[in-house]
Amino acid sequence: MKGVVFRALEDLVIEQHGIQTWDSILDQVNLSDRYYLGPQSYPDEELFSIVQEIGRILNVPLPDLIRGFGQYLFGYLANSHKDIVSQFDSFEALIKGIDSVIHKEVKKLYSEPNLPSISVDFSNSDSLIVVYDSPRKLCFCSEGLIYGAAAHFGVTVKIEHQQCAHHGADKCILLVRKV
Ligand code: MNH
Repeated sequence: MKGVVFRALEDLVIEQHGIQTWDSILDQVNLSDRYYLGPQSYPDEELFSIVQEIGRILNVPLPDLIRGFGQYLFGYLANSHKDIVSQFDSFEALIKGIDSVIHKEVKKLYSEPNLPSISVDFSNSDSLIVVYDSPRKLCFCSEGLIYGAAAHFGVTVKIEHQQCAHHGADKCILLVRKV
């Protein structure tokens, strides 16, 4: 995973729990004094062990933690990539453009990024079907990113995780409904 994702997580932890908490998490997972650079890649296991440690010390189930992080991550990415996110004038347009516009731009900006495959279908006027497929199984992060995107456009959505790779499905299906 790119350093930018670790930076967002670091930001969130420091903002909500202070720098000592972040330092002690890095100590706990034997990464003391690790400094993450945005465009550089770091092992996925490193991110997962940090997330697990946060879940352990805060006593939060991992799906909830990862979903909350995803929501924060959207704001972080929207801020660090304003030119990409400002191309969209609605929530639906942005969700429709995740693969074809956003992640396509990401491939130009970062070398060899690890991105999911995301396809979007409109099921009717106020709901979308988002199909998430990635060996990293970060579907809860996707949910959070979608909630973050909704907040960015001032709309409220509900997400139903209709099928999930964590429960044996080959990919995840998220039904996103505007409320
Ligand atoms: Mn995007 C990684 C989904 C919006 C830039 N993105 C990921 C991952 C998911 C994801 C999930 C984690 C990798 C994986 O699962 O295989 N991203 C989304 C969704 C939205 C989204 C569902 C909107 C909703 N992403 C954005 C925006 C940007 C962005 C906006 C920036 C302009 N995404 C990234 C970058 C990575 C990433 C950068 C990290 C790639 C890597 O670590 O190699």
